Amino acid sequence: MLAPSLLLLLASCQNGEAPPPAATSSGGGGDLAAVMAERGLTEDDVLAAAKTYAPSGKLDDYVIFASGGHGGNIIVIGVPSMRILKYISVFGPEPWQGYGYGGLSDDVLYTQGAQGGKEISWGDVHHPNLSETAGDYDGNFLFVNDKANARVAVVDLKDMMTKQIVANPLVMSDHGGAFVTPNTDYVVETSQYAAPLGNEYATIDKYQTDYRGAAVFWKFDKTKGRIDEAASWAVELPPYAQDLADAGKLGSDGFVYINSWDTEMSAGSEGKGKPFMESGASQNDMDYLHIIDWKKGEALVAAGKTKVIKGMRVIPLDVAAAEHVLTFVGEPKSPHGCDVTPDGSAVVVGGKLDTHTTLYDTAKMKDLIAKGQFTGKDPYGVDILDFQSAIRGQKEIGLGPLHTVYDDKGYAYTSVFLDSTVVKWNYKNLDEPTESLGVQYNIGHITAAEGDTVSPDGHYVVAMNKMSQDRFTNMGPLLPQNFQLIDTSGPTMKVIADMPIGLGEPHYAQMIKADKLHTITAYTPPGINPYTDQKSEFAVASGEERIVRNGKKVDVYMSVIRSHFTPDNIEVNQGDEVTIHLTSLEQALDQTHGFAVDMYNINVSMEPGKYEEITFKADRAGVFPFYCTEFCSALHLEMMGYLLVKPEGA
Ligand code: CUK
Ligand code: CUA
Repeated sequence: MLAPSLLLLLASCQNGEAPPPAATSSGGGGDLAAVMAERGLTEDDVLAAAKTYAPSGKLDDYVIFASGGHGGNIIVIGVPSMRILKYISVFGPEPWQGYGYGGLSDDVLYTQGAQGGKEISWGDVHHPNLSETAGDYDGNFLFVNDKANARVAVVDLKDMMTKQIVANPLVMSDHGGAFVTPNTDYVVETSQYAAPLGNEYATIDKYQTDYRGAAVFWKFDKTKGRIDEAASWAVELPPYAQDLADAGKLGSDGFVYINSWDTEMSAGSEGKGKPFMESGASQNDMDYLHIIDWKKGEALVAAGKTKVIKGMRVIPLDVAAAEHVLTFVGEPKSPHGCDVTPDGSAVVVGGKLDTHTTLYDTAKMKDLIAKGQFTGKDPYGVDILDFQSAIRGQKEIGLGPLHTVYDDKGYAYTSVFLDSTVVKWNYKNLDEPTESLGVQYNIGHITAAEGDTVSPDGHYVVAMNKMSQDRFTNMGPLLPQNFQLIDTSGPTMKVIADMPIGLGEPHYAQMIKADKLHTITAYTPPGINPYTDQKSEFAVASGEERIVRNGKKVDVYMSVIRSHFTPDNIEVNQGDEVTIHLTSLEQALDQTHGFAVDMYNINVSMEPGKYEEITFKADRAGVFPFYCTEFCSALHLEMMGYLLVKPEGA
């Protein structure tokens, strides 16, 4: 039975009036107790509902930017309601946003995003990271990596559009990325599977001599909001399968930490009696946490101590080792996760085949490197720190600790894959007992409110579970993942909402306070090219619309406003090259139009004030309606026109 106080609270919340004395009718389908009985809800269920339910029009306190995995997108989710607010297309075409269907976004997706000249239309997004100022999310940009094709994308949060993709010229896959340094001077992308740098060829028996990893420091130009490829550089790494990475902060600012899991340099079997990667890479008791002194690296680059590979300046491995831009310290079995604490004093590393997390002390490591106290070298001449001297301690967590996030009270929350738990522990007092909460099931990453900043907010943690088995109505053999919202504000952790993720396999996510976002509602003045943030020279005002023919080149200057395109008839000859310059003259909130040309695979979204540009060859003759794809007004269906392509020789 529900506590009377809770009933009263719920009743008063629902109608905004003073609670009635006894009976608690909430109107509609009966009273609360009856609904609870009918649906089999417990008091805990109702309390969880009250903590997460968003009445129509009520906004969320936090926003999550979750990776979409090999869906290639970003999923934006409100907290605590766990409502999907938006998808942001990044590495794959998506028609609703008009992304990759003939407009300006084609340049980002297919030209900038090409790898070695090959057009790619998907990506594997793992780690979204928000831009930071002084170690705090500033709400300006979001960076994501593409594990499959070694790319990094820049999303502008003012309009939540992907504005740039940079293709890594050195490595063939990435993983540790796209992490930022505390002032977003650099977006860091580190390799995963080793290969010869710069897309060279070498047989697999040359794995140790010719295969390499790399940590790329993409220079971010905060004024332009773009990565400056020419000002970026890299550090060459041994072929150790680098994994996750994180940037130091406060006292450890200037360092980047990367874990690795194949110091055995097991390069697979190929039927030659060698073990498969999964066991070959698990022989050693210790792999190496990579400690990169990027400020020293930056100075070496400025001093020209680099080689150039495919146009990128690279600090060679021997130089990085000799100058201690790169130093190692051992890390226990099959490491995963690499998460710097909010105070910057430690790095927490999990282990897929371990039961502990290891807490590395960033000040001790810095000190040992400065004093030159090493216990040995790896085969590439990289100095190794003594494990026991470098750590603050280890914490027994459970089977397969992966990732760790933090709250405002000195607690760490570690995802434990094999146990399917979230374990809360005090990283400042390792003697304090842990608290464990079961999640459904097999949690991968975990995220916390403002969790990667120097000042986390606490209250919310989200478990990003790989499996959902019995949680949702069966959707066939491909199941959604399951996000579970956990309330950490009380004496014990509680799961208060489940959310199926039906598009993509999220890895990491970050959660920002909603009021830190500075989103726009329209491009002002009309005619702004979202990729330059400037008014396009080809934008038109009302009355300036026209069609200009120049031999086989046709330029259409078109305006878009409720409920017509001007001009609405475009006559061209088969074989003409046509460019349609579209200007939305709208400024009103939510007055989005679309522009789609039937049979031509052309489809763009025209948000208020936006400029778009579509160039295509009119190679198919015929009569092709074009129309507005958004139901924008009562006369939306009438918002159409014709592209008439006169057949050759007609
Ligand atoms: S990885 Cu996916 S669960 Cu790519 Cu960050 Cu650990
Ligand atoms: Cu414009 Cu429909």
